[in-house]
Amino acid sequence: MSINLDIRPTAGRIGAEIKGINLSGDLDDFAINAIRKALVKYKVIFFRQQNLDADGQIRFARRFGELTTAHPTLPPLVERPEVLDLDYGRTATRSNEWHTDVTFVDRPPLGSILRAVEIPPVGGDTIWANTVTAYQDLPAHLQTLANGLWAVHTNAYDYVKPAVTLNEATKAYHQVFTSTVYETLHPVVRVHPESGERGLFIGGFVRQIRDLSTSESTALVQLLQSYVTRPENTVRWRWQVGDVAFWDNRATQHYAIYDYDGQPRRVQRVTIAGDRPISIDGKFSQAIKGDASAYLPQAV
Ligand SMILES: O=C(O)CCC(=O)C(=O)O
Ligand SMILES: [Fe+2]
Repeated sequence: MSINLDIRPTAGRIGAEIKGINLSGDLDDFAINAIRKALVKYKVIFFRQQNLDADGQIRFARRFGELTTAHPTLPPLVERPEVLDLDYGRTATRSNEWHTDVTFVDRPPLGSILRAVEIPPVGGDTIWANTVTAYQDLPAHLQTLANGLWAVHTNAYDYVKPAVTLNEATKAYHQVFTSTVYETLHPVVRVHPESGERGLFIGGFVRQIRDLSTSESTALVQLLQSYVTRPENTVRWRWQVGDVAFWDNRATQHYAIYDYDGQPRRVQRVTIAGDRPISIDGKFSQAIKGDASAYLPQAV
């Protein structure tokens, strides 16, 4: 038996809204399999105005695999170790940079499920980008170049803004964020474990392309990244309270727009553990620094 979901693509190359499904209800395996298929195909899927609470969100997320703790260095929501509480209006937390989540560990998340708790009347949208179509957009020569590259990712990356311009709260946040330093070597082109698709695996935590100078590395990452963020490869979501977004972190980057100065915006994230990325020639990512075993469930 299979079920047909009501799927409405949100943009030409990435994103779909799934209608007519209640995520707090008892979903059978057919429904979960259909959602998973939609996730892999559309890369980010949206469910409008669900009445999930944090426990319901955890229950739904568990159907897709083992969960990580909230974050390798950031504290979880009180009494719910799986939930990362992103309270942007009131804290120094910001995600207004293009990134793939937690790529500084050797098994970055499969995906995350984000639930809107409080949303400003205007602004605070999130954008996702399709890293597979970004790779496909590269001219053949650039694909060949990217295919052989490896990059070091770290949570202790340099901030674009000089430290002196950061306020105290932001400095304190970065101190917690980097309280344990992680470094991992990942292929720049990753083969997706479910679809077999090739995608650019870079994002905000890349520090350096292996064997290149800092300036060569920066120029090359910028060039590749410009394909990821082409508007054609993106979708933008205008949140309403109760909305749920579920992205495939193996094939996307995202950016949380900060254009609602000081107003409350609060979302909560639950994360599904991922596997070790693999390159086109079958080599696995390698941890260089930091022990992520408290963050990740045991490797199988
Ligand atoms: O706040 C958002 O919309 C997304 C934040 C983010 O980067 C994340 O939850 O991983
Ligand atoms: Fe993120």
